[in-house]
Order: sequence, then C-alpha cells, then structure tokens
Amino acid sequence: MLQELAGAVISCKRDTVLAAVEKAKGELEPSEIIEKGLAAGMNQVGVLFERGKLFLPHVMMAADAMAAGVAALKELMPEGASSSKLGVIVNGTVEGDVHDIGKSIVSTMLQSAGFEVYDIGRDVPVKNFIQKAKEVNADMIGISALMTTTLQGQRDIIELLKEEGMRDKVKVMIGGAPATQAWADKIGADCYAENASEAVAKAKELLL
Ligand code: B12
Repeated sequence: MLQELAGAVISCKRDTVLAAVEKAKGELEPSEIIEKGLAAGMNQVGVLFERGKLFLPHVMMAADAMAAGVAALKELMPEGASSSKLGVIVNGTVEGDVHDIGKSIVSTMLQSAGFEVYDIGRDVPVKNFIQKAKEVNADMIGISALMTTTLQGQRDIIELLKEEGMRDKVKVMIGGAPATQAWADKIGADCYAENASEAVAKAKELLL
C-alpha cells in the first residue's frame, strides 16, 4: 500500500495519487499515508530529478499531485481541540524559496495535534515572520528552507527576533531537507526536526 502511494507520486499523475489515497484511507492513518507513502514518493522524485531521469515539469506535476493527495486527507485529520490549544505556532518558508509541500505537511500535523497554527506561506520575507509572531502572540516560529542558498534565512529570522527583544519569548524550530541539528545549534535555533511527526514531538517537548 505504501509503495503504491509512493509509486503514484512518482507517476506524476494527480488521478493516480487520488485513487491510491482513496484506497489507503480505510487502512492507514493519514499521517502514515502522507509521510511513509506520498512524501517517500516525492523524495524519490527528487532523486530521479537529480539523476536527470525526470525534468522540472514532472517535478511540478508530482508536487501538484502530492498536494492534492494531502488535501484529500485533511478532512480526516482532527482539527485539534479548540478549547485547549497546546500553543501558538507561526510556520512558513523563508524568502526566496517556493518549496512548501513539506512545510504545509508540518502545519497540518501540528494543527491536528492541537496547536494553533498560522501558516504564512512560502517565499516569506524575514520581517513578516516577526510581524505575524507579534500579532498572534506566538509561542514558536517554524521555519522551512529547502535550498542550501535559502538556509541563511533561518539565521536571519533568529537574528531579527533578538534585535526585537523577542528571542526569550519565542521558540524557534527549523526544518527542510538541507537543515540539520548541527545547523540548528550553529544559528541558535531551539530545535531541528527531520519530519512532521518529529516536529510535533519536539514542539510538545518545548511548549508543554
Ligand atoms: C518538489 C520540488 C520542487 C517544486 C516545489 C513545489 C512546491 N509547491 O513545494 C518546484 C518544481 C516548484 C521546485 C522548484 C525549484 N527547485 Co525544487 N525540489 C523539489 C523536490 C523534488 C522535492 C521537495 C519536496 O517537496 N519533498 C517532499 C517533502 C514532503 O519533503 P520536505 O520538503 O523535505 O519536508 C519534510 C522535512 O524536510 C520536514 N520539514 C520541511 N519543512 C519544515 C519546517 C519545519 C519547521 C520543520 C520542523 C520540518 C520541516 O518535514 C517535512 C515532512 O516530512 C526537491 C528534492 C529533494 N530531495 O528535496 C527539489 C529541490 C529542493 N529543488 C531544488 C531546486 C534547485 C529548485 C529550483 C531552483 C529549480 C530550478 N532550477 O528552477 C526551483 C526553486 C525556485 C525557488 N526560488 O524556490 C534543489 C535544491 C538544491 C539545493 N541544495 O539548494 C532540490 C534539492 C533538487 C535538486 N537536487 O536539485 N522544486
């Protein structure tokens, strides 16, 4: 079943992904379908792209198909108990970076775990992270970067938080394929998470 889901993303066909998700719905947890099935397929698309076996239009189609698959699962994921929010999190992808599939999965899973999540999108200027955090009185900022060239944006957001005197009040969680624990330590982030389930576990650790 997981292989079928991954294979559907690699096929780059929206209908194939939706059919595979429909089939898997009754048997697997939505988080498992997303992380172990669809995301695994997307990672494979990345490998095939790097090897020159797939081209950018394929990657865009696969990304679109995967997003449709995730959207079809959203209704199955609990919204989180609205009366007892675990904490407020602003989550976005840094400026100059349009990759948002992984970031959106992280937002969805944090939300369904009971956090109040403000997903501010992709290609987001540094100052917008800070503005939104102030506006909603955030406990944590999540920052995604998918390219080595945009990783610096994570450091810039932490630096601006310090300048604004907000660093003690707001935790910072970073993620995205090129991010690592060593990078998180270097830039002074509170934590790094490799995937959405780990992001939920670490957010709970830091905020509860
Ligand atoms: C899909 C994709 C695209 C799609 C994006 C569509 C979209 N809406 O997101 C499109 C086709 C638009 C695209 C464009 C480009 N891409 Co691209 N893309 C990818 C690809 C194949 C997959 C990324 C993905 O969605 N993975 C699946 C998700 C589920 O995984 P994920 O993002 O890693 O997220 C998980 C974790 O990282 C983590 N996580 C993610 N965010 C966060 C945030 C927090 C807070 C936490 C805690 C955790 C967390 O949890 C997620 C869920 O488990 C990668 C290859 C790869 N191996 O990553 C290349 C890749 C990232 N792209 C790359 C490049 C170069 C580009 C382009 C410049 C291509 C071009 N030549 O034009 C442009 C970028 C334009 C720009 N300015 O941003 C390079 C980056 C190279 C580098 N090291 O810097 C990669 C690595 C491919 C490659 N090897 O060349 N791309």
